Amino acid sequence: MEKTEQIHYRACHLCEATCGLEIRCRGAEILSIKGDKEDPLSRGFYCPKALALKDIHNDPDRLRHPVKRVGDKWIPLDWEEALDITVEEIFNIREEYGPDAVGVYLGNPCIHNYGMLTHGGHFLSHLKTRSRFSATSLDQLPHHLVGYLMYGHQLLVPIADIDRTDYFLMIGANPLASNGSMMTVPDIRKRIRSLQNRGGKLVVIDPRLTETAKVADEHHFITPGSDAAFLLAMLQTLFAENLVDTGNLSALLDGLETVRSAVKPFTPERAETWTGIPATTIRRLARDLSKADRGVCYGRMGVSVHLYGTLCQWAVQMLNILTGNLDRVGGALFTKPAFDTIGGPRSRPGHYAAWRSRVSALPEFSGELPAVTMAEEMLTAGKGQIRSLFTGAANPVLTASNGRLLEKALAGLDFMVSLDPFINETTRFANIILPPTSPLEHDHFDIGFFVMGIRNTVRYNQPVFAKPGGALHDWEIYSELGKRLAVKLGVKPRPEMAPDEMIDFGLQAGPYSSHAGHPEAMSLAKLKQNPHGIDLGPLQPSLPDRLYSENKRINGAPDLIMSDLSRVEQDLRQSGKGKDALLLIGRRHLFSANSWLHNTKRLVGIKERCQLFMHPDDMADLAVKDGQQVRITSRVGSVEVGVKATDEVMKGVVSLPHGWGHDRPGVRLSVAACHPGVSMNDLTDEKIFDPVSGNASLNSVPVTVKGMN
Ligand SMILES: Nc1nc2c(c(=O)[nH]1)N[C@H]1C(S)=C(S)[C@@H](COP(=O)(O)OP(=O)(O)OC[C@H]3O[C@@H](n4cnc5c(=O)[nH]c(N)nc54)[C@H](O)[C@@H]3O)O[C@H]1N2
Ligand SMILES: Nc1nc2c(c(=O)[nH]1)N[C@H]1C(S)=C(S)[C@@H](COP(=O)(O)OP(=O)(O)OC[C@H]3O[C@@H](n4cnc5c(=O)[nH]c(N)nc54)[C@H](O)[C@@H]3O)O[C@H]1N2
Ligand code: SF4
Ligand SMILES: [Mo]
Repeated sequence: MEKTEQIHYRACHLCEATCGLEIRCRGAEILSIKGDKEDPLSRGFYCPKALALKDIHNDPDRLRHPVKRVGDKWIPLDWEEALDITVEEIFNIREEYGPDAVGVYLGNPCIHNYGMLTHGGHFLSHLKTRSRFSATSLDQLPHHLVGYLMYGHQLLVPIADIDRTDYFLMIGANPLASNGSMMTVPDIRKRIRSLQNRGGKLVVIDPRLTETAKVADEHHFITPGSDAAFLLAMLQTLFAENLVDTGNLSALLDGLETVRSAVKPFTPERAETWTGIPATTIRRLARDLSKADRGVCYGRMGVSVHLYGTLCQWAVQMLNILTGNLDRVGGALFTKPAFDTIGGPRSRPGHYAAWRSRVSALPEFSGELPAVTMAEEMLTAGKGQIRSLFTGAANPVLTASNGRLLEKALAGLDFMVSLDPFINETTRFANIILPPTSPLEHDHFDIGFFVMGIRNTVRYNQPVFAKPGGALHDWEIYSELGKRLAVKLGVKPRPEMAPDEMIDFGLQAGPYSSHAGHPEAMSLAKLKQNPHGIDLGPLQPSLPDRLYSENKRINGAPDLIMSDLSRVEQDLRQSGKGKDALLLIGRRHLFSANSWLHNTKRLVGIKERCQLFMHPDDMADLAVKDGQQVRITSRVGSVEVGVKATDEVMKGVVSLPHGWGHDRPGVRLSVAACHPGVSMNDLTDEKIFDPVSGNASLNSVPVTVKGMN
């Protein structure tokens, strides 16, 4: 009998844009994937990566059952055995060496898989280890630390109101390739066009003329790593030219005078030497932002993931505050999500430096230590040395600083287990791999991304396919591990409740619930009846109510940040002197998602993407030619790759994408193996980081380049 066609509505979980998709299936076959025109946020937009959902689902390399490594062979295990061995090994190491000997590393896809968020604690909380790490400290940690210091909560990150602003100052972000980050903004190209059509302006500050810079009204090259000087000079100009107007925030803001005197020495003239942006331009940009009716400054990877990540994110907040644009329509606003992880009863505002890492004494944030310390914590003998590692949805060998050092560390572990569907550059070191169901086999809810939306919306999607017999979802694996470990430890396991029940609970206690007297009367049942999602309206001013600080005030001058200004002062004095090294920055491509979408033919294509971009003048200086193989060397390692001449990168800057380097032995990714590329993180340096947060500095790595014959 011919099977009938079915249409499923489903969010794409591959990036932060979380586009609504329409997936047509017949039986187990996916016939088509396209944008859901009725999705209130993405309005039919989707990008070519969405089609990869079909490839991931059907990928023959995707593990369907647990495996155990014996020498260089992988043998299948049944679930009972795999879970039992895992818990036994971890328990034994914990007993012998203490809780901190068990490390945990969680990767980016955890945030896109809500069961991993709701149920990770079922297992991980029993470990009681301080050796916890995640991709957060390769990424957005400075945003969380600044939210915590200034507004009292790590998730209080204001969102740029792109649909209503007149002036968008974007620093170190390339949303036309990344589709937006710390800002859930599907279809940003159209939104930028609308901004321009209503007479507004987009200004991009980036060392590369990116896809986004090309559609901007203004683009200014900036020396990588010098944004602190640029941002401080912008703040200095606002004070010096009497442009400060904090509007409604005046009554809530502490520390204004401290900031005024702290930024005084950081003049645009001094910033010019380091940044390469003329002082007159910096002053004009400060005036333009302050004079715009509705303006906003937004900074992302390019300012978070370098030596001054925290300071820069603070300065971005201050620019919005001093121009009266925080908590203003068309400026930067806080969201009000239906499942409220900030205002709810289980809110976790965060904590900082409650303990420090054993070897380098870097601060924890909210229970996690910086990823840059992970390898040394495995390699340095002594009490608390990590001897066993659990990884969940992570590939740090390709994505964390100094991947080669990490490989060495992983190879020396007593036991490693990975919750992951693939045998890749990291999981090949595991003793056991526990593969979850395919993403389309479980339901979906964007706990993390509704908090970052440029509009308040909510959506829940049921699974596209039924769970195959004998398979387990990520959350079920966590539950099973947790139950077993609780028995061994003689403690109570977490209560049984499926992720969707937890969501229902949160929705019915949230700000749009009947409990809160809201006409939406939000519940899971309601979301099930509205698979396209529900629009909850544009972002609204919400201060001081939304502040989580005890005194309900904004801390404009946190001590931790004020005391970091002396470091900028020192670097400013050094700038301009001895500029031998080239500075390496990253590059995202629309068809990639960090390290894990290179095993699909339609996304790796035929054109080589893993190339070094270099300015023709720098190439002439080094006598290298377009297309030639070059060796790039940093303090920690070197790689060989083809070079492409382009004046899209500024002089003195070279750019390489991350997430490549699939030709390591033992990797079982058959398509990626044909397009291996090299890993940028064989060059990034675990000793270069933002000392305030411990966040990695993956951009602006000093390197030398040499032509090969
Ligand atoms: N296609 C695709 N989309 C993705 C991802 C992906 O891998 N591929 N990854 C997802 C993830 S995990 C994230 S966190 C987001 C990131 O989202 P974005 O931050 O928008 O992405 P990037 O492309 O890293 O943008 C950083 C920009 O900063 C610039 N830059 C580098 N160094 C400096 C500097 O010192 N100063 C300044 N001002 N700029 C600098 C770079 O040239 C680059 O254009 O993207 C997400 N979306
Ligand atoms: N040089 C440089 N390095 C960077 C960056 C950069 O810009 N430049 N960006 C950094 C950023 S922003 C980030 S977020 C990190 C990302 O770093 P990671 O999180 O380590 O990298 P991913 O490639 O996203 O890793 C994905 C892993 O999750 C698995 N996976 C995918 N979906 C699921 C799932 O549903 N369940 C489970 N259990 N596993 C799943 C995949 O098989 C893969 O092993 O990389 C960082 N590294
Ligand atoms: S933009 Fe991101 S969420 Fe939207 S379809 Fe592409 S990968 Fe998926
Ligand atoms: Mo990220």
